[in-house]
Amino acid sequence: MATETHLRTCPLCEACCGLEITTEGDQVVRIRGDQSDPVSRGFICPKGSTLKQLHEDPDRLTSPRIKNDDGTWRDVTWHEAFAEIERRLGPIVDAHTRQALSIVIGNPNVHNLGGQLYLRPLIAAVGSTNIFSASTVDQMPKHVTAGLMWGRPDLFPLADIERTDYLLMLGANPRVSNGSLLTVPDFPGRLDELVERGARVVVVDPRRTKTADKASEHLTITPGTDVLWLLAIINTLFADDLVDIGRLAPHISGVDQVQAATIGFTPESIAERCGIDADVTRRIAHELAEAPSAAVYGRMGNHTTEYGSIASWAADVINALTGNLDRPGGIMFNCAPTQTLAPSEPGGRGFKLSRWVGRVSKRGEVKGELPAATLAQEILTPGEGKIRALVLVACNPVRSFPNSAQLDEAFASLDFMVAVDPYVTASSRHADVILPPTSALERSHYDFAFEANMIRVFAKYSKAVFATDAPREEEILSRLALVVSGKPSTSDPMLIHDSVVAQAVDQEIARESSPIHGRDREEILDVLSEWTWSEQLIDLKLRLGRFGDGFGATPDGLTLRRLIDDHPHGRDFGHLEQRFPDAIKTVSGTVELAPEPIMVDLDRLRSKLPGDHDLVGRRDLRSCNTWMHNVNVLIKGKERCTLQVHPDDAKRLGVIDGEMATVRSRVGEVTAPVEVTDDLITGVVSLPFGWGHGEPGIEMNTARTRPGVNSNRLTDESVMCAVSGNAALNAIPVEVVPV
Ligand SMILES: Nc1nc2c(c(=O)[nH]1)N[C@H]1C(S)=C(S)[C@@H](COP(=O)(O)OP(=O)(O)OC[C@H]3O[C@@H](n4cnc5c(=O)[nH]c(N)nc54)[C@H](O)[C@@H]3O)O[C@H]1N2
Ligand SMILES: Nc1nc2c(c(=O)[nH]1)N[C@H]1C(S)=C(S)[C@@H](COP(=O)(O)OP(=O)(O)OC[C@H]3O[C@@H](n4cnc5c(=O)[nH]c(N)nc54)[C@H](O)[C@@H]3O)O[C@H]1N2
Ligand code: SF4
Ligand SMILES: [Mo]
Repeated sequence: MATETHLRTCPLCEACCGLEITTEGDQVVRIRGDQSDPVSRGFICPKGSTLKQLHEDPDRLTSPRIKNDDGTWRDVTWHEAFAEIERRLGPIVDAHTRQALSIVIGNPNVHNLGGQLYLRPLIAAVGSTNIFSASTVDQMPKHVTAGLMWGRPDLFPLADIERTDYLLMLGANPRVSNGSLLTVPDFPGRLDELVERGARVVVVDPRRTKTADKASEHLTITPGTDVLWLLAIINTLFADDLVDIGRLAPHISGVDQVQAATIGFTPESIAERCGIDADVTRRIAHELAEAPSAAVYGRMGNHTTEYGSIASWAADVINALTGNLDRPGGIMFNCAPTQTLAPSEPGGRGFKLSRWVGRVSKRGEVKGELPAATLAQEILTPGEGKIRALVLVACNPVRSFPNSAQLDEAFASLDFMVAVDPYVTASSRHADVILPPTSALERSHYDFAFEANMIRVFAKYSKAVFATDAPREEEILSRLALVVSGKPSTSDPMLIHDSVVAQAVDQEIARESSPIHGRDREEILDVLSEWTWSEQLIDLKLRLGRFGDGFGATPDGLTLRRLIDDHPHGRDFGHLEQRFPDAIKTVSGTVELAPEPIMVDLDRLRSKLPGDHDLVGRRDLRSCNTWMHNVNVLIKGKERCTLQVHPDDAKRLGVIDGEMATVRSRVGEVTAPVEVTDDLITGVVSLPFGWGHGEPGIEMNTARTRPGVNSNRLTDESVMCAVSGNAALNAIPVEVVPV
């Protein structure tokens, strides 16, 4: 049998590791890190090599399914599956309008081409305001503050860790997670290099994580109080005359308002609540201001708290006040090869919140979505406009959203649900129809989102490793969009693709600074006809992107063909470049340091300070959110789903290492084995996220052997960030008792 080597990017997390996959016929014989990938340099984590096991997993669905009246499943053809959706959805829409439909989209959509390029038509087809996603159990605070501060909710501030002199990291554990909203291929290696060249890494986390352990300094903090601590740093920058905005000074507004708003938050006033001495806080403020370059980066522990948006904002206020915004070694902004770098002036339409509100929750929309934490109540509360049917795409809310028991009940009450998912999970078991996508090895790949969040400018395309007759996820989502919009289930999904491409081309033809401004649509489509589906869109975006051939305008510029032929390991275009002030798109054309929604929430903060007894989450290197525990090599060995407790607390609570304890919150309880460890501060316990595979109906038979418990039985759907609607998944008040 012929041995072949395939080069591709791992699609499992944000780190974009290059893989070298060796196959013999239809078998994968080896997966290792691609030593010649210019950015990941051979790095790989234990999950990357399990693409083989995922592909071969007998529990992975390879045929669509319909649920029988008695709750059992039958395998059906794709035609039957779409016909069933058509048959069931039509009457619901006729009787209750489109508002009765909801779409809920999950994390893996950002990791595959179908989700990245073909969800928009499906969301439009659903046609209601009941749109939910995993973004509001994750990074919504960062979108909101990026939107409010520089007018671009998707332009994330990236800590330039290859060049920085000082990295302050809060609530992130990239030596395990491999980074988030900051794509750093080989994050661990680059952190090592940072320390080796004499720069400092300070990690703020209530746990001694792997990242904290190897940092220059680890500061423990009371969960939920980062916001207070960051405000005290801002306070110190003003009080000690350390503010020096530098180059961007003429382009930043609201500095005086920030000073006024942070006046009460002295290091002394917050020391006890945060558990950080005033001297330390003051020293860190001075170090940040005095370092030649510095970057403040916060992630899950920082964002998924009640004041997540203020915390996200405060980090970037510090970056701005210390002159580190848009400075090499500080915070930089990417412009990926699939994006245009058109000449522009500062200023734009800005970012609006709350254009509509949830029917029951009355919570405002953010980026077109309602808060995930309100999904259950929008399904369960009777009345006009109640959600009765749901389209679930690559999401497992019954594990990943807060108060999952309530959501379980809500999903069970739906009139109809269709899930696009390769597994029968805690959530998709409630579906009436399941549409399974192909395995990662059977699809091509391009990382639009993560190249845009990378600390280098980089382009890489991955071909599918194995061919298949099964429909690509692009086709599944397109056909679903047609059926959901009321078209016959026999409609050709290509209709959706054609309209997506035509729209994208027309937009460029109309845009004055586009290299194809004023040209003929058919002529452009003719050039693209070498490709179909996603590849056509990738080629289009690369050609129109900053290094592209502009359809002939720059003859030796980038095209998909050239990227594939000349750069099979990917092409590295180097460090990020400065983009402000041109890229600032607020109405004022300045970086707005004191946006009103944040100023308003600061009043709420003053009247209700965070920082009580608390549960925090964690991630394990051998996991990927809720869905990779079905891979035996990843779950074997020591128990990973444990309740971590400090020895002093264990003594006080009467719980014993290796024995069971019950954790209770306002909304529920779980019982898990105790792991006594001084990796945590006292008063804090930690349960990992993503487990709980033992319930009836979940068809993940390997995961069932080590089911673990679901930490979202404890998280409280009523506590969320008031600005972004993001759920509070950390700093949950709980009580622990021995069993
Ligand atoms: N308590 C607590 N809750 C959390 C978190 C936490 O730290 N603590 N983390 C939050 C975060 S950061 C996130 S991102 C969310 C994640 O929440 P979700 O997006 O709900 O969960 P995932 O486990 O990432 O995957 C969802 C589903 O996608 C399916 N899937 C995998 N690959 C594909 C594919 O290629 N196509 C399709 N169609 N489906 C696929 C999987 O089988 C799985 O059922 O959870 C959040 N919830
Ligand atoms: N191995 C693995 N990698 C993953 C994932 C996975 O499930 N497994 N999931 C991926 C996804 S979707 C995401 S979003 C990223 C998340 O990536 P990260 O944000 O880097 O990962 P977490 O492990 O959630 O880190 C949160 C940290 O915050 C700490 N923490 C909790 N509360 C507080 C607090 O109030 N203040 C401070 N300062 N710290 C606090 C926790 O102890 C924990 O160490 O990881 C991605 N990568
Ligand atoms: S860190 Fe692991 S899961 Fe993430 S991209 Fe790399 S190999 Fe894949
Ligand atoms: Mo996430």
